[in-house]
Parts: sequence; structure tokens; C-alpha cells
Amino acid sequence: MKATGQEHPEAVLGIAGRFRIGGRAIAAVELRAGHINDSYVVSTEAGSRFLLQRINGYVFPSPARVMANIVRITRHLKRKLGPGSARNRLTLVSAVDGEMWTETAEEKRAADWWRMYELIEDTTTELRASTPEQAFLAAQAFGRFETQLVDLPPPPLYETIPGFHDTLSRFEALDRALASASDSVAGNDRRRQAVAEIRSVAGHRDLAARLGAAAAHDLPRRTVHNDCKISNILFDRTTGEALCVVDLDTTMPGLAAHDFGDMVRSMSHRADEDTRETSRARVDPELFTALAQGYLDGAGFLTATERRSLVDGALVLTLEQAVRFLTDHLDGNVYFRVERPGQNLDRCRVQLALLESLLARDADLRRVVGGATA
Ligand code: GN1
Ligand code: MG
Repeated sequence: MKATGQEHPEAVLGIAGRFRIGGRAIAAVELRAGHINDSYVVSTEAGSRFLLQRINGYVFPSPARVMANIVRITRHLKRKLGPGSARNRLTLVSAVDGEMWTETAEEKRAADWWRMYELIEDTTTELRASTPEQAFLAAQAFGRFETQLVDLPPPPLYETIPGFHDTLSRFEALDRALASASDSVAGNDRRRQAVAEIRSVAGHRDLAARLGAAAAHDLPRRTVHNDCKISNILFDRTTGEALCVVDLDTTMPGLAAHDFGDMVRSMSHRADEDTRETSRARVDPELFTALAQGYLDGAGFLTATERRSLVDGALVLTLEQAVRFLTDHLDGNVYFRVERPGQNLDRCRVQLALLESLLARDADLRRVVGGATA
């Protein structure tokens, strides 16, 4: 069963009180951001604010591993960035029992895991890049984040979602969703709504192998963020500076091309992920160029082979996300939170429109990445 849902405000305040927040929690306001976890901004009577999050246990089979990774990442960044860096990295707040999370068990539901961060004040988030400068700054920030993690002491981080960017197995999950959709009236309806999209992703299936095991032979496994969308960057409200990379749940071993691919998927065009105007999901050469320049500037460690893989990353990640939204539509929206029926199918349509436009400009994009100077 999906482990998300609205929590009673009193209950949220009670959970907040289990953390070391230096005073009584007096307000908790739900933040409708992201498709996965539940987030609340908690204020204390002393005037401090925190971000309280419930980790989605359906999506993350081992919240303990998610938290173990985040503890290591945040400590490493604190050491590395040094004094005065509190606005450039996330800071976990420990629970009163000394752990970095707390569990609540409800009837009929597996234990829920909650964690808390200090809130970084006076920041804004964006749903799409409005200018090439902003795209540059966001891509540079994700590139720097990877650079900061190059010397994370071993062992590698846990894979919090095994096979996260195994695009071939994402297609297999789609096959299973298609088969089980045929078992119910509602499933058949959802399948009928998606006939064109099912055909379209099938037509691109060969792309899924581009970054697969054989192709990845020369591509080093790095510690990457794995969710490089613009909404995972905090910008300074006054200066517009890209201050801090957030959402560390899927930071784990992966390919640089995955991260760059996600940036292109989410920032190289003028469409929100949730728009119904698919015509806006067209790659904008200026935004793409800014992303390539920003990322190469931030991620100075990339090898020539990795650099050549970046456009493939954009194609594969956009296709993969289309497949994931489509699969969830067919499954009845059990993974990505939706506000209205058909939303995951609409999200899939945006990804497919973008994919077509990336493919149409494939040669230009490779020239841009090849010519961009770090
Ligand atoms: C999910 O956590 P959130 O909502 O930022 C998803 C990403 C997708 C993204 C699409 C753990 O991210 O993989 O790319 O939605 N995270 C997980 O917006 O599946
Ligand atoms: Mg995420």
C-alpha cells in the first residue's frame, strides 16, 4: 500500500516535537512539492523553521539506507565546504533519541520514517528555467555537487532504488503494467486512453540500450544526484544565485549522463512537467547550450568518453521518464502523486514531445556539447 497521504496537523506537530528543534512546534504547513515524499514546513515558537518529511515507503524499500546515505553526504559536504556554508548544503536535525530520523507506526501500515532538515530561508524554487543564465547556474550547481562527492570516502553509497536508471527494466515494468491493465475494466480504460503513447514509446525502445551495460563499459560509476530537475535547486531570493542542491534520496552510484540527461529533460525547454501544452516541450538551443556550459564548468572531472555520452543521457532519460509516467498511469497512479485523473498520461506526453524534439536536433546538440568549453 502506498505510504503517503495527508496527515492530521496535530499529528505532524507531534512528530516534529520528536526532533531537536529548540522549542515547541506551533505550525506545520504542507508543502506540495515533489511527487514522492510528504513535506511540511514546521515553525517553532522561537521563530525557527524546519522541513519535516515523511519518506515514501512504497518508493524507498529501505528508508534506513536512504538515511544512512544522506547522513554521509551531508557530513561530507559540511566538512568539505567548511564554515559559512550553511546555506549551501542541507543540514539534518537529529531526533531527541539521537537518531537522524523517527518512525511512526500506524495500524495497517508499515512503519513510516520521518526526517527533518533545517529550512534554508529566503530562497525560491522554480518549475522551469526562465532564462539561460538560470539554466547555467542550476547545471553548474549540480555539476559542483558531483565534484564535491568525487572524494566521498568509500564504500559507495547504497542504491536506494535498485535499477533506478536501468531503462530496459523500466520497459519490462511497462510490459507488466500493460498485461495487468487488461485484467480490469478501469485498466482497460486507461490502456485505451494511452494507445498513441504506448505505440510511441515502443517505437523508441532501441534507445533504452544506449547507456546499458555494454555501452557503459567505459563510463565510470560516479556518485550522482539522480533527480537533477530545477525544482531541486534552491535559489537565493535576492541574488538569484543557485545556493543549494536538495532532495538527496536518490544520490547514489550512477552515470554523469544520467544527471545531465535529467537536466535536459527538465530544463532545456519552456514546459512545466505538468503542463498540458505539449507544444512548449521543445528543446530551446539557448537553454541547452547554457546547460552544457554550466554542467561542464561544474563537473570538471568528466572524461572525454563521459562527455560524449551526455546527449545519449538526454535521450535515454527523457524516454525513461515517459515510460515511468506511462507505467504509473496504467498501474492506476500508485507511484507518482497526482492531483487529477490522467495526469501521469499528460506528463508522459510532455516527455514524448520533448524526446521528438531532441531527436530532431540530435546532431546540433552533439556539436554544442563537443564545442562547449568548461
Ligand atoms: C520524482 O522526488 P521527486 O518528486 O522530486 C522521481 C524522479 C523523477 C521525478 C520526475 C524517487 O522525483 O525519479 O525523475 O519525480 N523520484 C523517484 O519529476 O522516483
Ligand atoms: Mg526526488
